[in-house]
Amino acid sequence: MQIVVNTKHMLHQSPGELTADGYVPAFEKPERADLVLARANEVGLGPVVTETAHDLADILRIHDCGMVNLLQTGAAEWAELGHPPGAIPFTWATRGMRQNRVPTSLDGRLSWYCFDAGTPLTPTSWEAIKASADCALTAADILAGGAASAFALCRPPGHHAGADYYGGYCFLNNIAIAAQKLLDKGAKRIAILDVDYHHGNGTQQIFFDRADVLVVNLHADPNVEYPFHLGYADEHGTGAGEGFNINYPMPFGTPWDSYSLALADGIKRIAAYAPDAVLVSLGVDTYKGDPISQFKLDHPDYLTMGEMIKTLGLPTIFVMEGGYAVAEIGINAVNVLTGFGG
Ligand code: Q9C
Ligand code: ZN
Repeated sequence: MQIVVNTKHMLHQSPGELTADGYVPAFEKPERADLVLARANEVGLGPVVTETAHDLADILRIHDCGMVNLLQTGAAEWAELGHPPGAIPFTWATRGMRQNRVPTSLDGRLSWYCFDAGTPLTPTSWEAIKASADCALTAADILAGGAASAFALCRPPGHHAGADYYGGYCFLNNIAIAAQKLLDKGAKRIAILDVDYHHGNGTQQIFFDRADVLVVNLHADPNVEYPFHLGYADEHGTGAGEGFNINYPMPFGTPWDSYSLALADGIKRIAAYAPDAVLVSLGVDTYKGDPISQFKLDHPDYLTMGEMIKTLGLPTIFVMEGGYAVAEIGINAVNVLTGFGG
């Protein structure tokens, strides 16, 4: 399958991350994408193509223009104030506070649009963020052109970004932007299968009231894991979208034996929906050695995962999301693609 790379991904580099153990080097780092590409080339997965620049309009089909504006200009405003790189909020609007007044100040806009403290914007981040969305859009074009599959090696990732908020190392929801592109090009129904360890809260929110995108999410129980406030099994969609959102929250320590049962069920639901294409949010932070995650999948399980997705027999795009065991990220991600085959 064709591999679409983001030639500008290294322009986004988080200066570090605040954790319970102090301020540590960021988990979401450029080597991740480089190592996945190296592994793909090592096994001869397929031809590598670079991202093609698309109009901002494709991004604005999904995202709020005030948020996109902050992503474009926030880091420069932050620098003008004399701060070192890494613009983040420190305060959030909680229950009882205003939800209908977007501040104009930089700190106020960061607070409004960004939902965590781990997703810093640097002066060159926007170039990488835009090119990551372009990477997913290019994969959508490849699929619309008749290919059976494509791999969008997106970085930064996207599934935590909602229509008008970002966070969780994600700025733009790459897979949602690609899904919308396929619909705009004539697809009637798209299924998104999110196998990242964390719930894809942004993807769920974007499509929650829509029946043209079925969202199936397998992830750690939000009662105990990030993003905490979305991803429970009783979130089925709303209005026209009722029944078109399916969550499989699972406990810490989940091994392949039980994970694969949820995956098989999710795949069955996707088959029943009979979509024109399947888009997979491919996070491999379900790996047993992931430094920030608590599932127990191992290398061969990713091969089986790819084989299971292949049984759908549908045009498929894999979109890179999380995975922080950097030394193993290439093996795990490429195993899914190898298991899937063409
Ligand atoms: N100290 C994705 O996998 N919080 N995002 C981690 C670790 C954020 C993960 C806390 C996790 C976001 C795309
Ligand atoms: Zn994740």
